[in-house]
Amino acid sequence: MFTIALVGIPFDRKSSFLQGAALAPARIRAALHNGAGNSWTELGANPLDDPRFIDQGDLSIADYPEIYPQIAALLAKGHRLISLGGDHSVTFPVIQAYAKAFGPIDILHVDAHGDLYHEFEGDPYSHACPFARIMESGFARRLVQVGIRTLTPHQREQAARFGVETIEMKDMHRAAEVKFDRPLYLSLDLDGLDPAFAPGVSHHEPGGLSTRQVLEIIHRLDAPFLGADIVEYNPHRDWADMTATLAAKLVKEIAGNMLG
Ligand SMILES: [Mn+2]
Repeated sequence: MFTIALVGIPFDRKSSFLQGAALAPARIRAALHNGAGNSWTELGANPLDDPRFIDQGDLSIADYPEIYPQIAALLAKGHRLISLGGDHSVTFPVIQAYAKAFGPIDILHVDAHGDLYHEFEGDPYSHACPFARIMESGFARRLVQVGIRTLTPHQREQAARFGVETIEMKDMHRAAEVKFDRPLYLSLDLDGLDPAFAPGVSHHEPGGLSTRQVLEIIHRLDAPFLGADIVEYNPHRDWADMTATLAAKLVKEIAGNMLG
């Protein structure tokens, strides 16, 4: 039996535009426990009252290289993780630890952005680069990106070079064709949703996914999650905790999937 551990990674110093995502874990936890809704998922699970679902609190990190060993230690204890970013740079060390524990994994990546830059503003570990590093390192068997709507010629080249399966937002009707044949990892950047649904992100990119579309993706998957992250929530940009509430709901639905 494994436990599903919620863990915060309060790190936003590899954000290129605005900081604030380091404040996200505490705000998402507060929304998860604020009493506004009940604790059941739409599919009838109750992760918040399940002894297999635990909260590990936040990592204590002074700098980026400290993320990987702490995540690896949690996986070595047998936990499967739902990580709360932080900016999207945290996904590279998390996936590095997953690949060490499980071998190359299948990844579903929901985002407005491909995050495939070879480097961004001189930093190869910028929040614009994690999936370039993951693919170069051989940590993913498959990378399927959904909701993408900002690809540059460079990023299209990178996607082709790495064999990324990209479902751009303009082609979302193809999302129903995506199948996974074994447990997968979900990396969910909240800016994959339209700013109307998720205003509390650093990079508003109109024309995105609805909350219901993201829930349908999660509910209709034919394989369970091995782990997940929810990144790029920026409380400075939120209104009335709407995006924190969205992230909290996604934590529940993802945990429900993982509990089976
Ligand atoms: Mn993004």
